[in-house]
Order: sequence, then C-alpha cells, then structure tokens
Amino acid sequence: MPAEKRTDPDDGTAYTFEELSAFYEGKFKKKAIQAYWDDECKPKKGAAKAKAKAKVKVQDGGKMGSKVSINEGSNRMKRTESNVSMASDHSPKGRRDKLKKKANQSKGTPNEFLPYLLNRINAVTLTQFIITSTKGDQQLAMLMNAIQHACKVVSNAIMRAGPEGLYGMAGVENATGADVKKLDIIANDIWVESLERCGVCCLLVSEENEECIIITDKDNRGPFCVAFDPLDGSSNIDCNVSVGSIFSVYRRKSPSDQDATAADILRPGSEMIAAGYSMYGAACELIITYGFGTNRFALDPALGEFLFIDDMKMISDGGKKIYSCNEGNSLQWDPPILQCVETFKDEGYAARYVGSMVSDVHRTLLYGGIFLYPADKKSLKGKLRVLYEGFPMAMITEQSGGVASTGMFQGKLQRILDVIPEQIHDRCPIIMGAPRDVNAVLKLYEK
Ligand code: AHM
Ligand code: MG
Repeated sequence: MPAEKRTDPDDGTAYTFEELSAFYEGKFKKKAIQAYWDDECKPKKGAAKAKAKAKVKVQDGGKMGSKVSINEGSNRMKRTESNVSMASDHSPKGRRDKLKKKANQSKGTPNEFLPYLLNRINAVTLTQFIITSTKGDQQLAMLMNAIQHACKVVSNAIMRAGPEGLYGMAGVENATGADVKKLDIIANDIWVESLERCGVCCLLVSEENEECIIITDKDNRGPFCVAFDPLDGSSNIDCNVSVGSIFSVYRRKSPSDQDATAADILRPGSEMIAAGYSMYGAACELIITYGFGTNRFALDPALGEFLFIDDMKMISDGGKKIYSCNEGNSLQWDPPILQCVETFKDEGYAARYVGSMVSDVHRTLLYGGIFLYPADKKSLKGKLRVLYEGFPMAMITEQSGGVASTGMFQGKLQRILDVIPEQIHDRCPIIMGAPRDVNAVLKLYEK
C-alpha cells in the first residue's frame, strides 16, 4: 500500500511523513515535525503559530545571519536579513564577505545550497584577484596569469606522472650540479614556455638553466625579470611527497630598448615587486605577495581555477613549537645553530622536516615554528639558492608577519632580503619563521 501523503500548505505539494521529515530534519525538532504531521500540516494561526514558531530552530543564524521559519509566508524557506558585517575594502576577504551577504539576501536559493554557492560561484578566483590587484597594470596581470597557468600545468603533470611514466631520472645534471629528474625538465619547459609566451618578460633565471634566458624579440617582451625554481624538492618527486614551484619578480632597470642583462636581476630581494610559490601537495595551492600582505589560493580541480582561501598571517605568539631542519647535517653546524636546536628540544619542540622547502615553509607559516637551512662547515653559503628560494620565501615570510634571516653570513647577521647576489645561482643560509624562534637564534649569534 502506498504511504499516506499530506499536503504541505507552504508549497501545496503532497509529501509522505518520511519525505517531510527528511526535508525538515535538522531544522526542526523531531517532535515538532511529528506534531505538524499529526495536525494535518495545517497552517498555524495566532497563538498556535506563535507556539510553532517558538519551536523553530534558527539555522546557521550567527554565521550566515539568516533564519528559516515554518509556515511563515509563501516561500518554503524565507530568509530574514540580519546584521552581517561586511568589510568595506576591496581585498579578496572583503569581497567574499560582500558576496556572502548578497547570497544571504537572495530570495530563490534554499539555505542548504548556500555552501555550494559560497564556495564556488561566490569565491574570489585568482583570475579576478589578479585583475583587481594589478590595478590596471596589464603587463603585470599578463605575467601573473602566465604564472598561475604554469602552476596548473605542472600540477597536472605531477598528478599524471605515475600512469604516464614520468617518474625517474632524466640522466643529466642541472646548473647547480644536482641530478635532474624527468619532471624537473618537464616543469622547467612549462615555466620557460609560459613566461616567454606571455610577452611581458625580458629575462628569466631558472634553477635548471646555467645562464639567464634573455628575451631578445623586442615585440614579444616586457619589463619583468623572473627567477624561478620550477620544481623544488626534487628528492621528493618520485615518492609522491609534496613539492613546489617558487618564483620572484623584478622590474628591469635597464632601458627597455636594450636586451636585459644579469645585472637587472642581481639585486637585493627588497627590490622584488612580487613573489610566490605553488605547493603540489594533497591539494595544489598558490601563495602570492606583492609586498602588501600575502594571499593564499587553492586549486579547485573541478573548475580548474585557484580560489581564494585566506590572507596568510603567522600566529602572533609564534604558534606551534616546531623546528624544521635536516639534523643529519648537525655535525657540520656552527655552535649557535647547534645550541638553538638543543634548546628547542629541551623546551619540548616537535621536529618536522619534509625536505621540500615549500612544504616546510608553508607549514611554518600556517602552524608556527622555525625552518632552518643554515650554513655549515662544508657549505659556507648553505644549500638553498638566493634568487629563487631564499628571496621569494623570505618576502612571503615577512609579509605574513615572520622573520627571515641568514644568521651569521659574510661576517654579519643579515636580513635575507638585504643580500646582494653576485651570481644568478648564488646560495645563502636560511633561518625563517616565527619572530619568537628566529629572534632566539639571532640572540645566540649576538652573544
Ligand atoms: P632542490 O631545488 O634541488 O630540490 O633542492 C632544494 C631542496 C629544498 O626544497 C629543501 O629544503 C632542501 O633541498 C632539502 O635539502 P636536504 O635534502 O639536504 O635536506
Ligand atoms: Mg629548489
């Protein structure tokens, strides 16, 4: 026998008790739904209506600022506007709040679909962010778009690496003497091709190329010099552990009618106009700074778009107590580094080390603590490269509220961004993260 149906006066449709319960589940108490059914789903009037309303549960009231009520008006879900705070600026966060408010006021969308709207349609895409944040500088917008495109293509190559036979060594060495993997070469081709084709670069420096790539075609170049590590964390590529791409951007100083030279990029990190990194992890993320804070985006694979997540701000008290370094090198370290790591251990710090700079710094920015790749007795300049590892990560760390120092380097304690590289593949020691922890290391050096 078919189950009995009763007409819900809200929309004039007949429902079984199960259907009605499923619909109102989570919005009303079970008892209220049963009473409503037993009462033949009659519209509530006067005192009865007030009683029914009292049973109504405010749905998501604080967060979204909206209410649903049973038998109020002709809509199944009627929202009443309440105060929703809205940022007045045009930051991605402010824009998202604005869109949230708009979605909240929309008459037609049932509340249960709002999360879908907020996360997808109303999310600020990286493309929108690039257009607004570059403030009419079309060339910079072209560049940032080429960078986001390169990151998407590299991310896709990494995801397909297993089935397509892209793991393993390529059988050559790169500019800094490291063994090159197949994916290193693919990622480099993707970055070089994307940046050359966008038409706004005049000089590129890649970890994989010994010399600068100078763009000589005057009709297909622009003011930007870009240094990048197309796939950082090579040792992790073949075991599917997070790797990344890192980049820094300078505006050339030499006249635009001449070919750019290495001097256009051998400048302190403080002169960069933008920097960022992409992390190819369980999710693909892209972190960007123009020197006015740091913005974090995640790639939505279904849409093929990076969507804004949040501003990146380090936890003010230093966050989690984590130290991150390759302790296998400790026999080569100088006394202050040895001592600080021992102190961290004494103070109950946890050790975390992925071995991919992007992942280790990303975690440090989000959770707190300190990341170190210091100089040692064997490598007086450390391991990591200034232009496409140290500088961009230092700019992002500082813009997120952290500190980025070389420690004792070339006879003095230096801010990483003040280093002046002499060669495009120069290296420098790296100590970066929460002020609480980096300053503790610097104090040991000062002693
Ligand atoms: P790579 O650019 O050849 O991949 O080397 C850089 C990487 C960094 O991502 C990471 O912080 C460091 O090398 C790890 O080095 P180690 O294996 O000596 O700990
Ligand atoms: Mg690298």
